Formats: sequence, structure tokens, C-alpha cells
Amino acid sequence: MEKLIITAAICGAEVTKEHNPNVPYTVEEIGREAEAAYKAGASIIHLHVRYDDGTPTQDKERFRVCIEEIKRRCPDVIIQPSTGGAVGMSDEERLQPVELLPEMASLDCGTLNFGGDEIFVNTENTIKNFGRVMIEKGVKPEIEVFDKGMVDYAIRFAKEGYILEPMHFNFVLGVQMAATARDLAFMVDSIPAGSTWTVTGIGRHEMPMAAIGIAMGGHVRVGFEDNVYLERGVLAKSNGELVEKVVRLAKELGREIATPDEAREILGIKRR
Ligand code: KMH
Ligand code: ZN
Repeated sequence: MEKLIITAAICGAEVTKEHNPNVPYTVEEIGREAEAAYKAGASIIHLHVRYDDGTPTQDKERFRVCIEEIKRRCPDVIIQPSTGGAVGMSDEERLQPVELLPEMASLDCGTLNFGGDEIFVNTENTIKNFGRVMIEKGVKPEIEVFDKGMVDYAIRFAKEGYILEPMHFNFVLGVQMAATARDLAFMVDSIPAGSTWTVTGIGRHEMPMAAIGIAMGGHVRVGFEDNVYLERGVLAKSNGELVEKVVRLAKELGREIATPDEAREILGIKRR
């Protein structure tokens, strides 16, 4: 089987130090968490950034300094800024990190409920515009899928020229779509041949989904953005601990871990 790409979503926009005091806010903390994940085996860092008080931001300059700090500590890691940002941000705000020409960026392919009264809005025009800008800038999208219809959107937008193929999907289970093996298998079966995919299980679903993804030959995302516990009732001390756990699962299931350059080859990305 192909080597396993581990993505670490180290920070997120919603999780706070109240959930886990090790959630990073400052540039130094973000660098520290990225390094811990990278040293444990992550080849991609999915990146949200915060101001020092924890407020999420898509500010280009804040991204710039955080990316510099990550590159200083982990020179070859693939950095994948979020263009989702936090619920309620404008499209202009959300797109800012793409101007820094990262190798990848997330591309959320539909609107969804995000808990309570929150709605994470991604209209067709938003998705097309983000896709078009990513093509212009040579940024590989990580297509975030929270429901089956979002796969269909991605396929349609690829046909219309807003997303380049082969596509890389991230199936996020446990926000709107249920976190079950059946749902994951259905998603995997729905994507075009030649696509690559990663699975993200939210909360207690993180490690079971990782194990299923590893066994199915897909790739895996873990990190504080999605889950702050190492096991039931035990907070993870760092993103590195979560990545280490995936590495242990992979070893037991016979999957080797991809280096960042191997991940680039699998995903068809040129190093910048
Ligand atoms: N924070 C969520 C509203 C992404 O990074 O693209 C959006 C999100 C998805 O986290
Ligand atoms: Zn994110």
C-alpha cells in the first residue's frame, strides 16, 4: 500500500485553551505544536492562526510570521493554510493566506451546520472563486467534504474548470455527516479514479476513523482542531502525541509513513 500521509490540524479556529491548555495561540506556540507533529511523523500542517489572546484570524501578516516560524523549525513540511477560517468571516478575509503562495490550502465544498445556530457558509460562487484563485496561484486544494453532496460539487466544479484534477479530498466525519465506516466507504467510492483522500474523525471518532482510513489505504488527519483527547478523559499534551498514536496504528497495520517529499509525490505537488 501507498505510504501514509499524516496531516496535523494543530490549531483550528474554534477549540480553546479551556478545552485543552496546550492549544496554541502565539506564534511560538504554533511553531512548537507544528514541530511536535512534524517530528512525530506529520508531513502536512493544516494551519489556522490566532492572535495572542486566542482570537482566530485570517490576517495575511499573522499567517506570514506563523509560516516563517514553522518553516524555521520544520523546513520541508507542507503547510496547508485554511481558507475556511472561522464561521462568519468574509470571503476576502478567508482567502488572504493564499496570497502567500502556500503549496496547499483547504477548499470547503459546501455550506453546513456548524453547531448551535452557526452556519459555515460556502456558496457556489465562493467555492468557484476560491478554486479559480488557487489555480491562478498554483495552490493545491485540499477539498474538505462534510457531506456527500460536496463530493458532487467538487466533481462538477472540476468539470467546469474551477478545480484541477487529480483532486485531493478530506472527508470530515462527525460534524454533519455521521462518522461510520459505511459513510466513509460511500465517500471513497464516490470520488473520481486517480483522486487521493484523507479522513478526519471529529472528537471521539478521530482514532477509529484513522484506523479505518489506514486499513482502507487512505490518508489521515488528526490534531487539536478536531480532537483534544489522547484517550477517553486524558487530554493530549501536544499534537505530537496524537500523531504518534496514528504512527503506532499504522505500524500495527503495516503502513509506512510518508515524508513530506513523499507526500508531495503522492499528491502531485512541486516543492516551493
Ligand atoms: N473553522 C471552520 C469554520 C477549513 O479549515 O477549511 C472551517 C474549517 C475548515 O476549519
Ligand atoms: Zn480547518
